[in-house]
Amino acid sequence: MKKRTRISLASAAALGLAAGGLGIAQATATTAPSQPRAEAPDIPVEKVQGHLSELQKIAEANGGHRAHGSEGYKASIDYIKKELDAAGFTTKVEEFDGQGAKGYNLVADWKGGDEAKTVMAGAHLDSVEEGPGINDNGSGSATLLQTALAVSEGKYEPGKHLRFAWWGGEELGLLGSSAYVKGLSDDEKSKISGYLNFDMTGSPNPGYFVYDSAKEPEGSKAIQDSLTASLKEGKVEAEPQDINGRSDHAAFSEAGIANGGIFSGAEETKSQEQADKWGGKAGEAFDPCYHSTCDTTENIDEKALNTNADAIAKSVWELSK
Ligand code: DPN
Ligand code: ZN
Repeated sequence: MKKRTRISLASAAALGLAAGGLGIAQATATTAPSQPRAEAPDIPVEKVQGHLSELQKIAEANGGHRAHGSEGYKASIDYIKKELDAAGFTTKVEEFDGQGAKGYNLVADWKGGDEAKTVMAGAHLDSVEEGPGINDNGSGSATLLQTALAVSEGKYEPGKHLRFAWWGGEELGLLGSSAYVKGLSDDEKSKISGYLNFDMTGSPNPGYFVYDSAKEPEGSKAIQDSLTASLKEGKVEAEPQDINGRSDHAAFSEAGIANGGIFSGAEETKSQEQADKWGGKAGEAFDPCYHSTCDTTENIDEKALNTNADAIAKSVWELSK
């Protein structure tokens, strides 16, 4: 008897999805009042730009930067947290000791999904002291925030559990992400099925790089492939790049956790071949304002920001299905 019930429930659900308008579909609708979105939405780039303007204002009000240990950093955390709380996330500010100053990570969980298969996506929220850090890494932080808000707006019901994180102290040596990973038990680590990192996604002379999984833990190739395919849907041919220890994915990598990410380039020079492929200026840095005063809201290529945001949302959805 029990078994029969289960079968009919399963077929009802299948029918509900496949054939709208049937009585069965209505029954499905009663259990899930407004229809959850199964596909990633197009991320409105003006919303991402709006968050970047807020981060710029925060820097201006706090001595021109948002560095670890500063008021500007704490204000950045408060801004992101408020947006997530209003959208229904369970947020936690986790403190760590970072070279004598108090550091903060912000961790936001979306209810539901299998916690034994948690997909994490993170971005560092601190800037260097030289400037407001809008491309590095307001871009990744704002994109991740808008992706999380899209999860809420779309009432997404992922099969896996989704957790977003904003890291402190990255610019001083991955302090926040390392503290977070260090604080996890082996059991907790084993429940993270993958970590996606977004550090610089709107470089003014953009490159389109996906972290190379070749030397990364098992499972990283699937993340690389997903991000590459998502960018391809945005009509961009990405290149794999070995990011080594240069951003927060490294803390996860060291713990044996599958990882990957998107990067639009920093101080390195764009080649002629890359300029032919992606546009922009050969012989110039992907981000000439990297780690400097001019890393402001002017230091963003909106098309790159937009293309990367859509790809990021697509892969976050797909990898957490
Ligand atoms: N987070 C920056 C750095 O550590 O220098 C820039 C960067 C991000 C470099 C991603 C490589 C990859
Ligand atoms: Zn960075």
